[in-house]
This record gives sequence, structure tokens and C-alpha cells, in this order.
Amino acid sequence: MNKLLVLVVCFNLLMCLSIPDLSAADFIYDEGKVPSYTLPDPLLCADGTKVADSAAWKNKRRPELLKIFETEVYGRMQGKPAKMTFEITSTDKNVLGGKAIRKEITAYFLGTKNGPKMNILLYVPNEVKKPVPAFVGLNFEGNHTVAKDPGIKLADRWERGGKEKGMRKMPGEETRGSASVPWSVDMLMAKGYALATVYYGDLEPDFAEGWKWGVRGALAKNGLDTQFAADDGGAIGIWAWGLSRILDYLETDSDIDAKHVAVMGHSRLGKTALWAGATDERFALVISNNSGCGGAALSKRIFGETVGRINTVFPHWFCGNFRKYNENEKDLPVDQHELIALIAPRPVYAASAEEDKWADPRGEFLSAKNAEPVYKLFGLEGLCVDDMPGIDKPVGKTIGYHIRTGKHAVLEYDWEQYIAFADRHFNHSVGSKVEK
Ligand code: GTR
Repeated sequence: MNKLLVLVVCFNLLMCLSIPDLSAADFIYDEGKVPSYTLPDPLLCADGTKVADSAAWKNKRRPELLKIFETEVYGRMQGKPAKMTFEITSTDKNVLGGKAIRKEITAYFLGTKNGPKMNILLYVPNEVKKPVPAFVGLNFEGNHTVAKDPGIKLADRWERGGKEKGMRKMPGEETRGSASVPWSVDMLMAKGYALATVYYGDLEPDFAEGWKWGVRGALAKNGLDTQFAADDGGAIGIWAWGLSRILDYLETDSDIDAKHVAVMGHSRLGKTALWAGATDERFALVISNNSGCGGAALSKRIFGETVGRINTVFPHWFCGNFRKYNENEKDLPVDQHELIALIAPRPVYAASAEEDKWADPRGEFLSAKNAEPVYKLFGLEGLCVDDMPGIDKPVGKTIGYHIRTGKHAVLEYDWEQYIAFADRHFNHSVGSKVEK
């Protein structure tokens, strides 16, 4: 690799993992400066009555709350396109040293090859009985970065971190396998899980006007002339929609146990995984890794990233209505503990990193904690602790949480916890025991 390429790769990695350059003075990083706030009660219905059982939650309060998140935060979620088709474009039964089957599948959302589409990369472990449970997640840099596997088709869309907006060739071979740690495919195969992933740029390039090159633009009635309504979905909405479309495919694949599919995401894609888990109850388990503001962290604490800041730097992520809460979190009718509550009774895991203050680790813990009353309606225990656990000390039953040493990233440690959590809830066990 020449020096220029090394620089380009490093720059892209930094874009993916870095915390923006901000003056600490502009944001709260000191627990003592967190303003007093009142969290909305997830059990309190709009008509003032209180939810007393799981039936009232499911039939009355949950739909009500979901609607507020759609209208005020992420925008309305579109449905499954009636004409969508899938094409398996490659299958290799003997990859990753014989440990896995690799399939590549293209989803054509409108059933036409020249219409909007996404490329799914699927690994299925070889040495276990099928069907197998699976993890699903979007990746930041292209399917070919997920494993050092020469057979994965190179991503051919927008290049994350590239200076030019719009469609630009991906860097190519030199980034193959560059995200092997965040995806830990070898560990997943050894533990008997399939992995299905899609490059998030297939669904929408991640910049303000990116929708013009993405699925939102392609599906909009007025195409590029579209003026989005204040409650139309943003980029997080279409990324989450894409996760559900991956699950649509998995339901057709006899190698996969589609009743045991976990959705996982990191950072902005962790926000996306939570929204996908909240809106699509087919996801049996949901994992948010360092998702922060607009993800697992409580907005009303205003610790680290704020609603105003996220809507300014990333104006395309949420719906227009969310901007009403810029510098005005106190008026938000919901907070993120209620997003986690929408996942109940399904298991959910939120993970923080000690140095990832921008994402507000305590706010992520408190969100998980304050979702507990809803899990309780189902007779389920949540975190089983009242105080934030120590570093590298995972806790929880139906709601899992850890804060690990280190920075904003997905590390092997994180995957070890997610796999142990999924093993427990899916009653699954393959390979050597992982610390629980
Ligand atoms: C940051 C953003 C965060 C987080 C992160 C990421 O710049 O402020 O909300 O999502 O990006 O996705 O890496």
C-alpha cells in the first residue's frame, strides 16, 4: 500500500470512530452541571390513565408511544414494498478457512434491476445444525470491509469520508477486511451465529442531501423534487427500514432461524438498530453499542451531545419535527428510555464505553434502568441493579448493560457479551463457553 492510500484508510477509520472536535466548554461533561429534569412516565397514557398490565401496554400505550416517536423523533416508517424481489448473486460453501458459507443477495426494492437496491452479505457457520440464529447489522464502510475474504464483492456506492458528495467509487481492495474487529465474524461463526450485513450507504449516503442518491429519493412520489413533511422519516428511518428488509430476506432462507434474529448497531447505526427493534417486532433481540444521543442516551440530561447539536451537524438523520427540541429538550414529550421500553418484552442490551463521554454512558444506563417498569408488566427482570456497574462488569437479565474500558468503538469484548446474552435468551450454545 502506498503512503497516500494508508492516509486515506486512516482518515476513513477516524471518521468512523472519532468524537467530533468540540470545545468541552460548549457541552456538559460534568455530572454536577446536568440540569434537573423529569422523565416522562412510560406507563402514563395520553388520557391520564396508568397502564396496569401487559395487555394495556400492548394494545393501548405502546401504539400511542410509537406514534409519538414517529411524529416527533425519527419520522414515519414506510412498509415493506409489495414488489420487492431477492436475487442470490453468489454462494460459496467453503470460505473463512472452511468455517462458513458465504452468500451475497441483492434486494431489489421495486422488483426491477435498475431500481433502488441493497447488497446483503450473509455468512452462515458451516459446522452446526441448520437453521441457525443470526445477527443483523448495517456496516459503515462496505460489505468487503467486514472480513478479509477475497470473495466479497466490493461496495460500489458512495464512499464514506470521501470529499465529493454523491456517487463516488469506494477505495477498493485496500480496505478489504478493515472492519474485521467490529464485526468479529470468526467469533460469530465459532459460536454458531449467522451474520447478515449491508453497507448503510446502499440505503442512503450519510450527508444532508444524501437522500437524493438513496432509497428515500427513489421511493418518494415526487422524486428529487420532494419536499419532506415534518414527520417524514430521515436517514435513520430508512437505514432502520433496510434492516427490516434484511430480515424479510432471512425469513426466506432455510439456513436461518428467523425467529431468533438479533439486530445490532454501533453509534449512529446503534440508534438505527434501536429504532428498527422498536418498530419491527420480528427482531427477537436488540443491541445498541455506544449509540448516544438519539439512541440509548437520555436527551433531557443534555450531557455530551445535545438534540440541537445533532440536528445541526446531521440535519438528515431525524424528522423535521425533532428540531423543535433543539436547545429545548425539556419539551420533548418522550425520552429514550421509552424507546427501549418499546422493545419489551424482547431482550435489549445497551453498551457504553468509559471514554465515550460524548455518548453519555450514564444517560445510556439510566435509559435502560427507566425502561424496567415496562418489562415488569411482563414479569421480566431488567438490569437487576440500581446503580451503574463498574467498568467491564456486565449486568442484567432481560435488559443487559455494560460500560467497558476504552473508546467509542465495537471491540471483541463487546461481541463476547452480546453473544453470551443472545445464547442465554435464544437458549443457544455452540463452541467453548464465553464468560457470562
Ligand atoms: C458522531 C455523532 C454521534 C454518533 C457518532 C457516530 O459524530 O455526534 O451521534 O452517532 O458520530 O455515529 O460515529
